Order: sequence, then structure tokens, then C-alpha cells
Amino acid sequence: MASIAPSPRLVALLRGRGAVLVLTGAGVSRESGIATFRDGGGLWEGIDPMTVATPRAFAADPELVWRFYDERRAHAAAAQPNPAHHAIAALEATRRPFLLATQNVDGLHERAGSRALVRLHGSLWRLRCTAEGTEHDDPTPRLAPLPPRCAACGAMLRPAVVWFEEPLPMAEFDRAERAAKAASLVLVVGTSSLVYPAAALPLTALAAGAYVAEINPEPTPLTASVREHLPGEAGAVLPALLAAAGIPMDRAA
Ligand code: BV8
Repeated sequence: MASIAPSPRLVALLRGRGAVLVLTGAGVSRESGIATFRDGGGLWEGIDPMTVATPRAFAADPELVWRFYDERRAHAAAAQPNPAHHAIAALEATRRPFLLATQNVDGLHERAGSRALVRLHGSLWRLRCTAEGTEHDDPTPRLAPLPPRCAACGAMLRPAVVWFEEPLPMAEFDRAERAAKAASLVLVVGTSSLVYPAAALPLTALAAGAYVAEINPEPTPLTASVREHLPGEAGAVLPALLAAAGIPMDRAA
């Protein structure tokens, strides 16, 4: 168990009854073997995001974009949720109101049992018709042929993720923003806090008086503003936090 020392205030808030918001990023899935974006060995180290994660990139070379996302689907399908995902689902089971706002598109939170969640950047497991805009779930790890086509109209399908320069799904972001304004406790886990507007949510919560704690082995641009920074890996820190607050890990949402 990580030798983290959560403050008595954080333990009291975890034990308390106030509203909780958890914001997650790619760091939560790293211990499941899924690369993050901006760390050493991260996805953006080998690939320029502007060539695979923008509408213009998709228009210019849909095959390239699809190979990038199909690879990530295969990795995510082969991965398992880790103790960080399970701890967040266990916390959800003990708290109301509770919301998980994730930037992750890998589906591991859902597989760990999280239910009260919003996907700020969409999902690898949803496909959208580029002509009709209709979306559907598709769990197949490997799609063939690429690019996949709409069964209804034959138009190309795209991953239902939020690319750079694309607005976030309004309803999901509004729900996260409302939760940030109403939260007494916010846990920011495994995100570099560089991508907006998701990175603004902890600042909104701080401005509304929430106690914001950051869990990340590295400092981020948010670290100087939070009430507490826990410098460890989410898969170790979150179970330790729940243990300190007497919250059982095995209760799923
Ligand atoms: C938009 C696609 C309106 C899906 C992604 C304000 C200021 C500056 C720029 C902007 C701004 N507002 C808008 C922008 C532009 C842009 C932006 O923020 N750019 C940044 C890079 C400067 N934002 C947008 O374009 C957004 N849309 O604003 O629309 C608009 C409309 C028209 C024109 C302009 C604007 C859309 C944002 C979403 C983009 N899509 N990806 C996908 O393929 O997954 S973003 C990409 O980064 C991922 O989705 C990811 O979710 C997101 C954030 O990354 P993180 O999850 O934080 O991952 P990262 O690797 O960075 O960090 C991992 C962290 O984990 C590290 O800190 C590491 O230390 C830590 N860690 C590692 N191991 C562990 C760990 N932590 C705990 N435990 C461990 N074991």
C-alpha cells in the first residue's frame, strides 16, 4: 500500500455526506497497460495529434485515423480495469450525489462498474455516421474493413470521440460543470490538466469552495491551486484513501 498520508480533512470529506466529483484522465488507465498521451512513451510522443485527432486529419486521411483508433480499441479490449477504476466505482457506491467525469474513451471505468459517469471526450466503443450523425455502440475489438461504413446509408463511420477543435458533448459537460459547482470534494486523478475545457472543471470547483485533491505522480499546472496533492499512482493511492476512510473496495456501484 502506497505510503500516502491523506490529511484528516480529506479522510473526513471521504467519510462525509457532501457531493463528490471525480475527474479522470489517461493516467488512471496506465496501470492497465494503456499508454497515456503526454508521458514518456505516451501516444503523442510518436504521433502528432493534429494528424490523427482533428476533423481535418480525418478528412485528409481517414484510413490513417482509423488505424490509430482501431489499434487503441484492440488495446483497450485486451486491458482490464485496475484498482483505481475499482476504487472509483466503490466510492460511487457509498456516496450520493456522486459523479465521475472522465476524459478517457477506453471504457474501463464502465467495465469496473461505474454508472454515474459522463464521458467528456466520447468513447472508442461508439461509432458515428458521417452523413446522418447517428451513433451506435460497436464492441468488436478489431473492425474490418477500415474505414467502417454505415449499414443504413453506406457513408463512412467515424469514432464517436471528441477531437481537438471539436466542442464537447454539451449535456455531458454541463452535468460535469454543475457537479463541480455543487461538490464539497473533488478528486482529480491521472490527468495532466492541459486540455480544455475539461481542465477548467477543478478551477470552477475551487472557485465554488470545493476541497480539491489531485492524485498524480507528477506535478501539473493545477498542482499549485489544489488543497492537497497526493504524489502517487492512482492504483495504489485510491485504494489506500478508501481504506483510510473505511470504505470497502468490493462494493460496486
Ligand atoms: C474545444 C481525442 C471548442 C480523443 C482529445 C483553452 C486554452 C488552451 C487551449 C484550448 C482552450 N480551449 C480550447 C483549446 C483547444 C484544445 C486544447 O485544450 N488544447 C490543449 C492541448 C492546449 N481543446 C479542444 O480542442 C477541445 N475542444 O475547445 O472546442 C473549439 C471549437 C472550435 C475551435 C476551437 C475550440 C477538445 C478537447 C478534446 C480533444 N480530444 N483526444 C482521444 O483520442 O482520446 S484530448 C486528449 O487529451 C485525450 O482525450 C485526453 O483525455 C486529454 C487529456 O489528456 P490526459 O488524459 O490528461 O492524459 P495526459 O497523457 O496528458 O496526462 C496523463 C497524466 O497522468 C500525467 O499528468 C501523468 O503524470 C499522470 N499519470 C501517469 N501515470 C499515472 C498518472 N496518474 C495517476 N496514476 C498513474 N499511474
